[in-house]
Amino acid sequence: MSNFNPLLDIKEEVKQALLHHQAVVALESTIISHGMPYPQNVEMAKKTEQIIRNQGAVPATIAIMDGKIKIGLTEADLERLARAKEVIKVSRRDLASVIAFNKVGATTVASTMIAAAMAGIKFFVTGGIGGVHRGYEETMDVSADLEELAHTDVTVICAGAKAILDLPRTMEYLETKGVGVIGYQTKVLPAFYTRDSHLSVPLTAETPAEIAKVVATKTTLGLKGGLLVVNPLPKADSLDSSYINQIIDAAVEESKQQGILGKEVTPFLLKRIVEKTEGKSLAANLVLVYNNAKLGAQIACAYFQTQK
Ligand code: PSU
Ligand code: MN
Repeated sequence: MSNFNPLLDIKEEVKQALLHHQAVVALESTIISHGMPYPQNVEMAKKTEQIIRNQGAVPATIAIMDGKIKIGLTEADLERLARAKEVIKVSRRDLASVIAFNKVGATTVASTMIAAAMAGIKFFVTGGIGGVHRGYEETMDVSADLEELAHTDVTVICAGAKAILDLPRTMEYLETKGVGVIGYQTKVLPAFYTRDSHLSVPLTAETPAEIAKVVATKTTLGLKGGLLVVNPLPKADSLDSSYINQIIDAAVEESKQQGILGKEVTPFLLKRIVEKTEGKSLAANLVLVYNNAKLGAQIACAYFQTQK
């Protein structure tokens, strides 16, 4: 693909890698602007990119700046995103208006998938995806991430989803929408801070090459839509599940009492959990992102190896 969409601003290094069919891994930016406090967020962003490079792939962090979708950010861009207060959380709904109004926007899983697919990037690493929220029967709060996974042809590597969500219903939704979920060396869905949600995954893979083979087969079949790879964080870094679940329950309760709605819900909960655990959740969050970055880059490299 050499005719890129005119609204994409692709960093030269990323463009060259794409044109030469080398492994590129997309990264989202809402995790930087709305998912973690400063300065840990910018340190995380830089270290994640370095881990991807160490595996032989090219990182491409995605954000909205200067009226374009930037694919691949400079260190100055990362700082701007990490510090600025006026960064807008951009999901599919917000993409056109934030570009048109020349605002600074951070992309969620949904909008990062859209941008990655537009650029021809097949792999995308993040921490956790959005999903069906608890109490969705009343609020109808279902993340646009799930709908994007249903339609957009990108493989997303994550640590499952946080228990701020209704995990059984999130899995049902993915099944209904035909999204493949592959557990990396696990038979159960990891729940972000913990390795085990007691929900089984439909398929387990033992190596990055096996996952790359599924991606290649899906492509040959012409099946559109995303694929979700769920990677548990290392045992040594996982939090005690009763401890973290109590904190999550309390944060969800607070969000209800304070009447938090819409796109504010997830950032509110993430922030409260970091505060309530006095940073323990942040430490686990950092480790799991790095763990996902390594795996995502390995899958991308294995994929392009077989394409040669
Ligand atoms: N879950 C996390 N950390 C995050 C997010 C989710 O553990 O940073 C961010 C991601 O960008 C995700 C978004 O795409 O929140 C989902 O927001 P919502 O629930 O409003 O769709
Ligand atoms: Mn929502």
